[in-house]
Amino acid sequence: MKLRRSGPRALALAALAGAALVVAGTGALTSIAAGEPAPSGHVREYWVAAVPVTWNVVPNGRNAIEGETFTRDKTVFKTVVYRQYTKDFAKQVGKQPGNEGIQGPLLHARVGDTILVHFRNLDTLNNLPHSMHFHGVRYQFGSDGSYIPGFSGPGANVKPGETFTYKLVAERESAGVWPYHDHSPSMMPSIEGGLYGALSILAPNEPAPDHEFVVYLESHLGFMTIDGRAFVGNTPVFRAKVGDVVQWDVLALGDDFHTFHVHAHRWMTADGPRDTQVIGPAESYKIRWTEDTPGTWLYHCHVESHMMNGMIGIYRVTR
Ligand SMILES: [Cu+2]
Repeated sequence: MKLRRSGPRALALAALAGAALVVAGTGALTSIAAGEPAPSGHVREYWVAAVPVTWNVVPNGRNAIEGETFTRDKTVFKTVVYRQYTKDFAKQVGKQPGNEGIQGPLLHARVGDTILVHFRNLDTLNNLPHSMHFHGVRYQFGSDGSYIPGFSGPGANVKPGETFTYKLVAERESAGVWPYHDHSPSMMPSIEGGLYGALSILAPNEPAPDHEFVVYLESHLGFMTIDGRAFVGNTPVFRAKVGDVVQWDVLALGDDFHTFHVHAHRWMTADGPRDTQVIGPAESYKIRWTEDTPGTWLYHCHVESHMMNGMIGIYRVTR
């Protein structure tokens, strides 16, 4: 059954038939089972380092919609970001399709998995301590990655040149999309500099989508950014074909609330069908639909000053 665009009732019926699915990363839970075991026994291992990069927020130097231009000194900065490596940090891995941008690797797991994230601090730019703090998963105190003077261990304050392994468990209530970010003593400037990423966890029998698009809403250098870029032509162009199952991983960090909007599409939430959904700092949700609407569409934050300051991009659907 196709997801019709003819009204909320048809859309709700389509949703019941399974054509549209939304799973909020921040679902209402009354309690989390303590000490829930890892039923799959599967271990996923990732190698992630904090590395210096030179980042351009507006590579083409233009706000194409309003005809404004920017010189490089307003759009380029040196910073430190998370990047994925092969086993034992042998070689840096390129960004996955759908997750291009300033954010770190899109880490995948399934409920029941144990996730080992080996983190190395290669910050030779600012020589600051860093860490990785993960939302949405179970871990012991040593893997929290959050600096508390007098309490936290080495995982909360990984010095340049050092390595730490975080051990995480994807529980039943971990299904969804979650942020991870620096929570070391340098977290404020580090998150502003791009030290954040997404963790995507499938439910036990949930199929992977055909495309997974990471939309990270933040601000850098005074621009409102999606995946560290501002304005159409710089922000990611996401692509799908009619019939594809697409998943949008929407996350936010920083000081602002946003309203994520996709043109010509709707999705189901607990409150009914939506085409715009609010998101605040460190919140996250995933949206899925089976694509049936070809065209070139805008996706953007609908806080209008954010949109006009860069938080807007293009989604292309072909037949
Ligand atoms: Cu916004």
